Amino acid sequence: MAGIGRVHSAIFADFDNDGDKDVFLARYDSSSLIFYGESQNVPEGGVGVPAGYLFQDKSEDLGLSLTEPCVSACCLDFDRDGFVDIYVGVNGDAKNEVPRVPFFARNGKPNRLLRNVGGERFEDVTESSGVGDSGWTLAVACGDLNGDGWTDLGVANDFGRKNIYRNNGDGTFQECAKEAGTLDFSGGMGIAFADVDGDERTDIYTSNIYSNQRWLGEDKALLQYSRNLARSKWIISDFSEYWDLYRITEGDWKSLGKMAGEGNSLFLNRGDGENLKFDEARESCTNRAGWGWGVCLADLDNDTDLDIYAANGWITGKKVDDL
Ligand SMILES: [Ca+2]
Ligand SMILES: [Ca+2]
Ligand SMILES: [Ca+2]
Ligand SMILES: [Ca+2]
Repeated sequence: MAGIGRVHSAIFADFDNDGDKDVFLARYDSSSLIFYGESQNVPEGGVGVPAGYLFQDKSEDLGLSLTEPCVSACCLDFDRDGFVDIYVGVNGDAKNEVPRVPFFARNGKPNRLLRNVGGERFEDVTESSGVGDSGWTLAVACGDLNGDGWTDLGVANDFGRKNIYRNNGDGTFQECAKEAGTLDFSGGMGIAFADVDGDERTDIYTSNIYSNQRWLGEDKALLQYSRNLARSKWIISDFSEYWDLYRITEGDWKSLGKMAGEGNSLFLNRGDGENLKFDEARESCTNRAGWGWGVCLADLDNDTDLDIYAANGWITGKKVDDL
């Protein structure tokens, strides 16, 4: 597998259920790939460590056609047929476009859901499943958020909002971030699912920008932005996005501006089954992680409690208490 460049995300899983790990490689400026692995010279009786491992490029055989800028992926069996499927986070055409509508850009390329058909091919079920999120996606996550046995999905979109897709169990998903209490706008770059407080309900941690630039959400800045927008051609071409944004936020632009600088969010699962319900744990002091990039949850000191690793890219000024 030497010489494969520009890989943004690599996920190992057994796609053909033969007991050998395979790998999916999400790539940004060239086609994404799937390699099937095969143990070589397995010791007699199949016991012990294989003497070698061979990977074969099966992308074409499996019907994989992913030429969009893929940046992340997660593996899940969304239809519970026993074969691992792939959800791919796709960014946008950054060489020719910029993300339009701050905090709500939807002119990226749609994410893709690939259904594994018996380990022999991948069927694109993006459209029928309803998870073709067209934000400028940077991270995706999966887990069963409502404990019904069907794996749900989460998406972090840069210059946009984060979306939560509940698995309906019939091949379709329903976006429900607002109803679930996880509505979050701005520079989403990371999202992770795990049971942080040990109550056997899956929680969500997302990254965002922590900034003391409070002026972003104040009346004066919003008024100036509205004036500039009204004078631009974008008010017409992006009208449907602005209308949706107005509808979702119920016109509360100030809260939206504030949300955009509040930093990372820990959402604790308070659901009781079917419906998703989360409370943001502001008291957990997990929001001030700078200009948030990728996040993950893991037990770093082996005390059985999950810890947070939150990467960041920029730092803000000294004044840290104005949001
Ligand atoms: Ca395999
Ligand atoms: Ca499946
Ligand atoms: Ca579920
Ligand atoms: Ca929990």
